Amino acid sequence: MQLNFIANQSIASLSGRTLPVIDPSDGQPFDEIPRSDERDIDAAVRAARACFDGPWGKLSAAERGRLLMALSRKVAEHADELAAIEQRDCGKPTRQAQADAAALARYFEFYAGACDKLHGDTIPYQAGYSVFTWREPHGVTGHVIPWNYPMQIFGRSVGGALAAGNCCVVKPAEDACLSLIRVAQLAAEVGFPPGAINIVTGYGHEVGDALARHPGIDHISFTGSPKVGTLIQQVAAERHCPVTLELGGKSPQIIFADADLDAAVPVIINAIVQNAGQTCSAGSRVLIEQAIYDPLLVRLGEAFEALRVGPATLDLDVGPLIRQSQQQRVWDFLSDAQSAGIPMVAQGTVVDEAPETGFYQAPVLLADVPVAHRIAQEEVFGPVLSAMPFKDEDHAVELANATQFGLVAGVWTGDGARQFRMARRVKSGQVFINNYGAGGGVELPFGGYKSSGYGREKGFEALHGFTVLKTVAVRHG
Ligand code: TXE
Repeated sequence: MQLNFIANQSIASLSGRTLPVIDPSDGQPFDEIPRSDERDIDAAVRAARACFDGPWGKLSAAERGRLLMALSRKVAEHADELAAIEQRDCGKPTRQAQADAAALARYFEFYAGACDKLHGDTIPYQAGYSVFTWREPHGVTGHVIPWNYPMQIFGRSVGGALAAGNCCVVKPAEDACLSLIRVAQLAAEVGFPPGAINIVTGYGHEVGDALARHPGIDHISFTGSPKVGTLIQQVAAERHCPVTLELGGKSPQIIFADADLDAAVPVIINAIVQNAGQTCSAGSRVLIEQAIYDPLLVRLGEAFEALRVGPATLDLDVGPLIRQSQQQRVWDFLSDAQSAGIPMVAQGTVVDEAPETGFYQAPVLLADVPVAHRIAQEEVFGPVLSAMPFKDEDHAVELANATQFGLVAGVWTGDGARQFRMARRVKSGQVFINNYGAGGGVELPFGGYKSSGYGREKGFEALHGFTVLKTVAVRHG
């Protein structure tokens, strides 16, 4: 039985109600989390405020950095434990769960080093004045975390907020709380004062909504669906609370005929099957120059046929989806594609060891997908890759930009001038040339154009979002 973590204490929800924790690999419950409500959120916000006004606010930037570095080391020491927790809770293959734990340690390491490098400017002004800026923390920040990468998204969001001097109230997704409760406990063990990091679990429409509405929350970071992002933005707008939103994507990988296909093919595959396609930056569309469309589809098809799907601990290419409703969502998209006559070129195999009660989906490669079809427009959040041909560079740009999203794009070409042109013309928050994702890129600012959201997380840039800029003008004598 899991508990909330408020002011460094493990406590049940005030109502005493709980929710089951389901293992996606077999669909069976194995633990319980508190089903909290607005009273638990209120307790957490009060604890965070007391910490911000008290011990946390008194720390120097360097002291905050030392605590974050100690937490990074602690997470690294407990990486196997955290990965095992995440694996069971989220159905992640072993390598993915371990990569997530390593990324969490790296986020804390990066933000530990950033604490005492965040400073304002001096501004030349009229004679007789000294003008400068301070970057001050918001105060208490709220973090609504999704279930696809709990540890990584906690690292980038909470790590940045703490580095900037805030105290945090975190609402993990109801499907994926366990690793974050453990990380908060580890933070207390290395000396984070009570209230610096608080975890309150429960349903989004109950505790997530209460968090977004709470007047004591000074900034909200949300990663999740566009629908809930809109709700949070509306709620926050009522009291002019700043938000950072990361709402997913429909990211293209654009393959020109002069691309190094030996390098591109494994990256294209990984970008859509990693974490069973439940990745905000999944490369879910592959746009292929007409001259190589057919042969590249054959190569991709062969690679898809070789993919194996099964229980998380078997550490195959793909694990289960998070829950039955996500599986149903993927089936609905595929059934719509089939009704529209979209050809399925290839699919992977669900292994015999996979229990029927688990939430499995074989990776699917679709060809000739019309740009207007919903499977080319909406986030499937499953291992489904939509291929479409393009005639020339202009057409590639048109297709790449033809969705409501703009999170990430990959461009594969040997032509240096075209690399720069494409990077300019594609509307997405990150553009990768002859790679995709730059291996995780904790240091690289991340966020969207259009409905992919706004504000930036990751990298040093995130610290600007977690602070308020104050200008001070001093007139001498
Ligand atoms: O998301 P939700 P769901 C996308 C992806 C997926 C779809 C639906 O396409 O298929 O969203 O997933 C909390 N007030 N992404 O339904 O509901 C919820 O408890 C405040 C993309 O799981 O948006 C969880 O903590 N919070 C994505 C978080 O919001 C609320 C990651 C995300 O859940 C709330 C996840 C409310 N009213 C899904 N309702 C990405 N960008 O990586 C829910 N929540």
